[in-house]
Amino acid sequence: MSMRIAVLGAGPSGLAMLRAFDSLRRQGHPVPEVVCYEKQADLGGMWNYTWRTGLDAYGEPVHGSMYRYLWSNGPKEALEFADYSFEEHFGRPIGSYPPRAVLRDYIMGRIERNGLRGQIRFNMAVHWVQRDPQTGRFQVTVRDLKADSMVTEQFDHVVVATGHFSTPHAPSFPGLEQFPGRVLHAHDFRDACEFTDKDLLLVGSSYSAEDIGTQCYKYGARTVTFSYRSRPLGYQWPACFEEKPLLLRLDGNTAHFIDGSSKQVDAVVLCTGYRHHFPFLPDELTLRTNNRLYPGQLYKGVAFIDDPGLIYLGMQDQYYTFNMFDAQAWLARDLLLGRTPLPGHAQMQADSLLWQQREQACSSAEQDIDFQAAYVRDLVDATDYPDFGIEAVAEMFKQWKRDKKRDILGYRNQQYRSLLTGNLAPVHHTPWMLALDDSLPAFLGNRPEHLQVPID
Ligand code: FAD
Ligand code: NA7
Repeated sequence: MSMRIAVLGAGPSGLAMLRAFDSLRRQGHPVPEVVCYEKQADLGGMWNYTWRTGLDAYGEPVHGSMYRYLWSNGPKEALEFADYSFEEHFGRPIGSYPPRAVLRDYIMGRIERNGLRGQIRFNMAVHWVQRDPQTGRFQVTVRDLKADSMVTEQFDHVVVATGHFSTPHAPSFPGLEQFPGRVLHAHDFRDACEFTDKDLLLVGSSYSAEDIGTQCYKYGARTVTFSYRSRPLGYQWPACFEEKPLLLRLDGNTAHFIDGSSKQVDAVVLCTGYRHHFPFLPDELTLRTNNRLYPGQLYKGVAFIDDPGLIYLGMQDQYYTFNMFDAQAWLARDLLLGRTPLPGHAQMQADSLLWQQREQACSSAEQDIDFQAAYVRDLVDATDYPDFGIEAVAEMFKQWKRDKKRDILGYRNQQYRSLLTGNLAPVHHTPWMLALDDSLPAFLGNRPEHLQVPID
């Protein structure tokens, strides 16, 4: 097949695209040449940890927003690849909430097993993509970071899989410029130990605030104050936690909130989310959306309606992650190869609008979960991606929500059953609050001897 496809990014979404074509090739079908450009030195996307913030060694924006001691914030059984179970990778059942390095190992395992690493060109930062006015094909211009040179190649299709949790949305507040302590966005947060014995203010009330706040508590922060714009996180917090309404201003170390209350703080972390940012795309190819379950402009959440030769993967806000990216990639593959017909522009618009209306009608987390389950179901039913128990995963997410409500500091001690193998995860050897070592050997090894506290 003479078709060439460029995949931008080798995180879970881009890797799903490689695996989708690989799966077809293994069934004996002809597949296009796939070239994946990745600006980091290795695959894994967000799951690679870097100490760097700001610019990388080559002057490119640092992609990583993950931090030390990050543990999965949802049960691993909910994100399991339908074609590669955790048990197959690790050779035995493991706990339900692995730390980052363990999940990264799992992501890499499927790629190594299927020999797909060779399709990835590392240290290649995509700088520009456009339609060639003469040939109509896509011109992809990348900076070879090691050679410090620009290279342009032509492709029939482009798959944008560059993630959307890397470019901070960072509003300002009066007094931040004069604040005597540290101010940072969650994107630049790396090590909770920096905040031991500190009074910490986190602006925002979503996943980053919740996880960075609980993690800093685990590593010894004195107090944790959340400031919410719309609604508090609402968990049962230990006494040193507090939830305040929106930050009004900072006066020296004193944070003032809109209800008239105030609090002395040593550091401010803006956990105010991220922007979808595609500096390598011209206006007419750029997806413009906030962080939502069904971004507009995309047919089936993947094909760019105004130019469906361009695919976006993983652009949704996410309950489902790895297996949803897979389902998206399988459908994208079939659309690009014409195995699944692409409807006309008006029909694609209408379909997308319908989904957006369904999303807007959701008024609770449970409904959001069911909505995303229905979306994934729609994808899986249209492809040969194996059914992984999509609705059962939705029930898992609801249980996970209840676990958090009951015990925000202990929900990671729960066990879930794999929908692929039917096996219940073992109780992890160390309760999350006591597990200070997040390395892969520590997680897969035995309970450290110095921890005498019994597991409940
Ligand atoms: P990414 O993983 O972000 O990968 C995108 C890739 O594109 C990167 O490798 C990047 O280097 C590359 N890239 C970007 N720009 C360019 C360019 N111009 N040229 C070349 N390459 C480029 N999900 C979970 O399921 N469980 C969790 O516990 C969880 N925790 C999270 C915690 C944090 C702090 C964050 C930020 C996210 C978390 N997520 C979690 C969501 C996570 O983003 C997804 O699991 C997943 O990594 C998304 O995959 P992706 O491939 O779409 O994007
Ligand atoms: P989210 O989930 O997009 O949440 C962003 C939060 O920031 C949310 O609570 C917003 O409040 C809040 N926000 C945004 N702008 C402001 C301003 N101007 N003032 C105050 N608060 C604001 O991003 P996260 O980083 O938490 O999570 C993203 C991913 O990273 C996720 O997958 C995690 O696993 C890790 P709102 O509720 O909109 O009023």
